[in-house]
Formats: sequence, structure tokens, C-alpha cells
Amino acid sequence: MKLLFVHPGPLLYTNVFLRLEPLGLELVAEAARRAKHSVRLIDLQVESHADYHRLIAEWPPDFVAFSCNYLANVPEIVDLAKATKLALPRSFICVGGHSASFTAKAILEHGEGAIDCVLKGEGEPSIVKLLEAVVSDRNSIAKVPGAVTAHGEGPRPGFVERLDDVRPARDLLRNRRKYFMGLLDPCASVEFSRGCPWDCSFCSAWTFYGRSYRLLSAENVVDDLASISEPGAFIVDDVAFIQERHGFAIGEAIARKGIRKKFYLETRGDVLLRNKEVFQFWKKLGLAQIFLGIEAIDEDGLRKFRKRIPLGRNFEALEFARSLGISVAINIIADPDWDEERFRVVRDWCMDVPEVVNISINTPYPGTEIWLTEQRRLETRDYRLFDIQHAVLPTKLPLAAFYRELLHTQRVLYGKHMNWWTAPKLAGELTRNLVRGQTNFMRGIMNYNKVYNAENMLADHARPTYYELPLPPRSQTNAATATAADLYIHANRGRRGRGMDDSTERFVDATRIEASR
Ligand code: B12
Ligand code: SF4
Repeated sequence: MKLLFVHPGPLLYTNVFLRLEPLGLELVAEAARRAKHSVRLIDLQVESHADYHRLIAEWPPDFVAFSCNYLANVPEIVDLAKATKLALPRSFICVGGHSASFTAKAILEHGEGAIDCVLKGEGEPSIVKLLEAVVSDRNSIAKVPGAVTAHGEGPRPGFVERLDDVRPARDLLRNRRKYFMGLLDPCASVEFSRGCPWDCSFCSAWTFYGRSYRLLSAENVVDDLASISEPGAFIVDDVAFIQERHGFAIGEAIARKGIRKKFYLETRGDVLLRNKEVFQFWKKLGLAQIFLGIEAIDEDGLRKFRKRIPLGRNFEALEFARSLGISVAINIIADPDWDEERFRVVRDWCMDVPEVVNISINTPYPGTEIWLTEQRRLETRDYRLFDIQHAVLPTKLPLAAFYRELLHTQRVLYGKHMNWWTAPKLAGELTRNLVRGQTNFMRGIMNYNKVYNAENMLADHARPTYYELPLPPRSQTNAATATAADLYIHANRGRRGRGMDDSTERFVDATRIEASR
């Protein structure tokens, strides 16, 4: 069959700071290609809807698969699916990915018959089974693991047996130079591990993978890295280098092979402190930027998000990261109940630290515990606003005042970063990128005021809403009875599902809240 894999368009963030290669979709596309199908891929972060329609007119696919990692992309995907079904009534249309897995039935309903199937969980194993069913016996589609159709639902999705057996179809991506992460321009995405063993209440990374954590071998990672020509590499792992040995094994293999790249990764403060030598080693290998999810600057806030890292440890982690000479960005979660005074306190704190500070808004997402337990009523159920840049819970300040405070705070922090200690270095690196013809980050900086603009944010709330996110069933919203099992997409295989040594397992257990799960 002719298969087309589609990544939806950009969200707010993508237009300024970074735009990344759709690695998950490439992995699923490669699994389908290995099953002897003819495969193409289009990424609407860098191509337009007109390009998409032109492509399906010139090369009409039998099967179209959309990647829906982000809830905010649901309306765009549903509309594209409807338009595709109109143009190609015989095509089979499927949606998969992180957010689609948690909202499968709603997506089918919004599709009004245009979407044939939502495929939950990791796509590599299930896409092959779905394609077999589509080719040979359409009546068996609803029995495919992870499949949800209007006629029924298959068993829980299965895991990829060995992550070393899957590979991304990097060659299918056109415009590879359009992907960047700040100054890492251009930048490819790489995966060293999959899943997260912690269980933070605002996050769905662990519920998607059933609290599993699997590793790719150093040999496989290095093979993949060696095939990438971009000088930058974004490590997509939820928490990088949880296990010291794995970090060293990959690092040593990179050094042996003589691979030189600049790396970006995300990790936790306590992991950074536990595995200091790994990060020191990686600094020598080219680790350029670290993103730390600090989330709150007071103990109360940390408890709320169930990050069991004492505040002092987080500050110690920041000190250590600074001592490495690596550029560090941190994330703080703003609650919609913040008032002017709270914003001022946060601003003052942020101005005192040299790190780049990113502020996101506390947003309950399907698949997270706060989605079930948040007692505040949602102000909106417009999918497009669920991007942690818009407030979907009631704000204590009038909405316009909340956005003014938020954007003022973001602008002050952005200004600090752009003008202060980074300016000379930034200018130098930007110039080097421009000389190589890489203008992504430069354009992002120029877009800042247009994108982060209070009037535009308010106008986003005023748009007519055609698709609304359904609320969780009442039976699940009682905090006392809601359990993590209600949330899992992949089954929790317990200790056996986590490729960690016992000491790391104990470390994780000691730093998460629900040690009994
Ligand atoms: C790397 C990452 C990013 C990258 C983007 C990478 C990319 N190009 O897609 C960056 C840094 C840009 C990013 C940004 C944001 N992110 Co992000 N991100 C992640 C992260 C950590 C890993 C994703 C990843 O690449 N995983 C590795 C690949 C291999 O897995 P995958 O993409 O999930 O693909 C697998 C399956 O999902 C599935 N699949 C995927 N597509 C398809 C398609 C089909 C047809 C099928 C069958 C299966 C399938 O199969 C794949 C292979 O197994 C996830 C957390 C997580 N663990 O999923 C959060 C996550 C997806 N991000 C999240 C959020 C909130 C954001 C932001 C909105 C945050 C912000 N500050 O604005 C932005 C918006 C992004 C945008 N589009 O502009 C949330 C999603 C919440 C939601 N429900 O919408 C997540 C779940 C994190 C969380 N804490 O809960 N993100
Ligand atoms: S440590 Fe917490 S926030 Fe980070 S990926 Fe794991 S569960 Fe999500």
C-alpha cells in the first residue's frame, strides 16, 4: 500500500525557541516500510496545508497516519482527516501518538466517520499489525492491540520487544535543516531511553509507558548518531542519564567513534547530583545545554506537583550545573491562581539566578493524575488552548491581567537572557549559524513579540470552538478512588519493566511519592 505519515503544524513554542524532528513518527514510518509498504512522510511544522493537499493529489495514499502527541493539535488533525476522506474516500485514516492515546474515543467521535482508527501506545509494533488487518481482513481491525475503532477496541498495546530493533526513517524527512533547538541549528533528535520511572502528578510520560523505562544499547545509539549529519542533537529522553553506567557506556562509545556534536538534554536535579561524573564527562563530549524541571521555587509548590526533591537539592543541582559551564534552562510552573505579588516574587527570584527560566502554566492533561483530581472547573475545553502556554483553569486575576503579568514576567526573563551575560556569546554563535545559512533561531527571536502577545493570547480564547475535550467520567474524578491503573496506556510490568539496576530503582523509589505502586 501507499502510506503517508503526517506530523501536524507548529504550536506557539515552535515558532520561537525550537522546532524538532518528528522522531516518533519516523520510527513508526520505518516499521511500516520494513513491512514492505511504500512510505512517505510530511511534517506540517515546516510545510503548509497546501503542500499536504498537493501531495495527496499527486500521490494519493491508501493509508494516512497522523501523529498526535500534542492535545493542542487535535482540531487540526480532525479537520485534515475530514478533508482527506472527502478527497480520497477509499483511504484508511489512522491517528496515533501520545495525546491520541488518552483521548482515542473523543477523536473518533470528532472525526464523524472520517477517522477509521486510533492506534494507542508505541506505534512500531501495532502499525504493522494494523496494516496487515487493513490489507487482509478489515473485520479484524478492532482486534489489533491498541486499536480503537467505531466498532470496538483491541487489547492493550504491546511494547517494542527490543528498542535496538527499531530505527527512525530519517531519510523520509524533507527540509532537515529546518529543525533547531535555540543555537543548536540545525539539530536532529535522538533517543537513548524510553519511559520514565517517576510519577509526577502533572505529567503523562509515565502513565503512557506504564512506568516502564527501557534503554537502547550504546552500540545502537552510536550507529544512529554516526548516520546523522546535523551538528546538534536533541536527546528526547524524559530524564536523561538516570543510570550512570548507561550514560558512561554511550559517552565512551561516542568518544571511541570520534563523533563530535553539541547535545541538549533534559533531566532532574537529583539525577544531576547523583551522577555528577557522567555530566562532567558529557560536557567534554559536547553537552551544551541542560533543561531542568525545577517546577517550583518553594516547598509547597513542589509538594503540589509531587516532585519529591527538597528545594535545597534543586538549588544545589543548579550550582553544580553552573560549575560545569553548561548553559542551563529551568522550568517553573505558574498556577492560574497567581496574583501580581506572586508573579513579582517569581520575577525577583528568576532575576537573581543566571539560568534561562521558562514559565509554563499548570494545565491538567488527560493521562495525568491532576486531570482526575483537579477540583477546579475548566474554563475552556478548547483543545487548542491546552499547550501549557494558555490558562485553561480559572485565573484569580482577570484573564487579561493574568496574561499581562505572565508575559511581562516572560519578557523580563527573556530580556535578561538576551542582554546580559549571554549577549556576546549569543551574537557570536548566531553569526556562525548565519554564515552557514542557518536562520531558524534568528527568525524565532524576531517572532517573539508577535507570538508572545497578550492580545493574541486573549483572542485565542475568543475563537469559536468546534471540538471540545470531554471531561473524565465521574467515576474517575474522585481522588480517593482514582488510581494510576486508570491512566496507563501500556501495562505496568512493575520492576521487570524497568531496565535499571537495584540501586537506581531504590533511588527512584526514594524520590517519588507513591512508593507502593
Ligand atoms: C521531545 C518532546 C518535545 C519536543 C518535540 C519533539 C517532536 N518533534 O515532537 C519539544 C521540546 C519541541 C516539545 C515541546 C512541547 N512539548 Co513535549 N515532549 C517531548 C517528550 C519529552 C518526548 C517526545 C518524544 O520525542 N519521544 C520519543 C519518541 C520516540 O516517542 P513519541 O514521539 O511519543 O512517539 C511514539 C508514540 O507516541 C507513538 N506515535 C507517535 N506518533 C504516532 C503516529 C502514529 C500513526 C502511531 C500509530 C503512533 C505514533 O509511536 C512512537 C514510537 O513509539 C514528551 C514526553 C514523552 N515521553 O512522550 C513530551 C510531551 C509530548 N510534550 C508535552 C508538552 C506539553 C509540550 C509543549 C506543549 C510544551 C511547551 N512548553 O509548550 C511543547 C509543544 C510542542 C510543539 N509541537 O510545539 C507533553 C504533551 C502534553 C499533551 N497531552 O499535549 C508531553 C507528554 C510531556 C509531559 N510532561 O506530559 N516536546
Ligand atoms: S520526572 Fe516527572 S515530570 Fe519528568 S518525565 Fe518523569 S514523571 Fe514526567
